[in-house]
Amino acid sequence: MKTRWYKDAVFYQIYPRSFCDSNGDGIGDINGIISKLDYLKDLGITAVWLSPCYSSPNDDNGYDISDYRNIMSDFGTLDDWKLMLAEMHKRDIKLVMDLVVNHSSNEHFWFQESRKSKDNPYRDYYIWRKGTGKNGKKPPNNWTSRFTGSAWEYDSLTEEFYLHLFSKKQPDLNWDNPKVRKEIIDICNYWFDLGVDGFRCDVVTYVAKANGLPNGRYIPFMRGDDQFVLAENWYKYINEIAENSWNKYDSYIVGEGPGVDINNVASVIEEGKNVLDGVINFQVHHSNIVKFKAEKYKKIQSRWQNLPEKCWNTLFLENHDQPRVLPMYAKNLQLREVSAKMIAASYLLLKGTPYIYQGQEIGMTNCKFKKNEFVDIMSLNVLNVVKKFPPLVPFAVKQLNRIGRDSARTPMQWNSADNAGFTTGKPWMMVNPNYTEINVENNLNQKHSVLEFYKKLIAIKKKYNTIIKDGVYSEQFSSVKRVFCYCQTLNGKSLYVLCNFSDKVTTLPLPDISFTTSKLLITNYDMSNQFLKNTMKQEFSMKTKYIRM
Ligand code: TEU
Ligand code: CA
Repeated sequence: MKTRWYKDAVFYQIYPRSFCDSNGDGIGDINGIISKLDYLKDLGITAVWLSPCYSSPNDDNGYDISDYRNIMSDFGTLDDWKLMLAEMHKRDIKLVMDLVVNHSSNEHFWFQESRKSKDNPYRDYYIWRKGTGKNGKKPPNNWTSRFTGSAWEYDSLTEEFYLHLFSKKQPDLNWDNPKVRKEIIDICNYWFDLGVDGFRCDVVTYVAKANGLPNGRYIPFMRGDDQFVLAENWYKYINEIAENSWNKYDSYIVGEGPGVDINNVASVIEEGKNVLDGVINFQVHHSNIVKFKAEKYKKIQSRWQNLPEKCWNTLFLENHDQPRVLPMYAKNLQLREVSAKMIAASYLLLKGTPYIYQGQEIGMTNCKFKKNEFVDIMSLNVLNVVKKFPPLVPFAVKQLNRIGRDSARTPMQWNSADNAGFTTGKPWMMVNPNYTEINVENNLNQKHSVLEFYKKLIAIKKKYNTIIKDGVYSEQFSSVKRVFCYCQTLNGKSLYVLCNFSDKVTTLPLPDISFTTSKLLITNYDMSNQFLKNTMKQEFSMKTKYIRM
């Protein structure tokens, strides 16, 4: 039975490799996480989404799993993991694990067997096809890997291609095979029996492929994208997993959902349909990545506030695959803090389950990588392609700095000691040099820090969650381009959030906010500032100066 606890949860995403290293080998680990649980509790979060921590050869930092029932040795042991879970539960923090079953590692036993021969019992655990063209050396269809190049890899051992929508060390599992689905059910139940509270399902919308694996339509840079997103059998397969595992526990199942939009979201998450409980959609993110526009941002946020009935939203701005959002607005470091706070308020009190990505709560920013400093597989693949055209390399480096996945993965900045206090050894990837200024310790020592703002905001979210969850959402001043003002109303009580994304003071009439009957719950400016205090009281209108740089 599902209690749907996630509707009151505030999530924190941990990318374990970069969170906290306990033994000085330069790699974050489970004991490191345990040492920071009091910090998380104090922040107010109630659940953790932990990026993969299973055995893996690390081609894609754990998103390539070689043993679904064990812990990566870099991170510790299964016993360490059990202790971590117990310590989380002791603090009323739920644990949602990453479930990466669109593909496994090519070093998984299943794949090792599968490639051996066409009649191996594990052959059909993966998607093997004959090549095309005169000598059968051309890929079976036009699908491309998300990490550049064809999605097919030729294996000379059996002279067939296997499908990999990500790296060639991440062969796609064949969900058409009932044995594969049974394995997945068993894996989920294994972790549920150990006490986990749910799963974040990696690229879950890709798991079923269109019958016959037809060529995809040509979409620039994304050839063949449409033939494996929510393909026909998806619903049947997901129902089967939900019925035999997910729904038997008080779980929260949230899918990473490329390809989900407001028109098809109900089919993916509607309560009672044996599907997912939530989906991480990328529409807000995609609207920001090229150029941030408040206008677009608020439109999308508002659209997702009015989901079809029995659908529950998820809210996020940052994760381990996207650059940090803050630098998209805050070019000027002086205004970094007020901006980080405003961005937090712009999404945390919306309807849905909010996620905070490690470091977001202290306003971490992106860092500038030189050509040889990138470590992510996607960045490396891109650089590998362009190195054949040397004049393009600087352009690629610039683009990877702008949209690549390395930026958000730099180690967590705990203090101003060497390597930001993340490790006493040599960090597995570069630490952002701004750690001497931006770090947890500095934040804890300042009354008006970004971290303190997050704490207050989370407390507000918890206290008023009934209004947020059950209230009527409305957007105010939608025609004022630079201002995002949203309001949740329930039983005559309203909660307003007013964010001014411009660098100008904006005066707005707020007729139903009276300072005698209303209370200012939080602001990103220091309200001991007499100027602000007076302005707000005098004019009975809210002059805000939340700044966009
Ligand atoms: O991500 C899926 C995915 O499509 C993104 O990685 C995409 O490539 C990126 O957002 C482009 O900006 C998931 C995981 O979150 C990611 O870390 C894994 O690499 C990927 O699946 C494969 O497991
Ligand atoms: Ca370590």
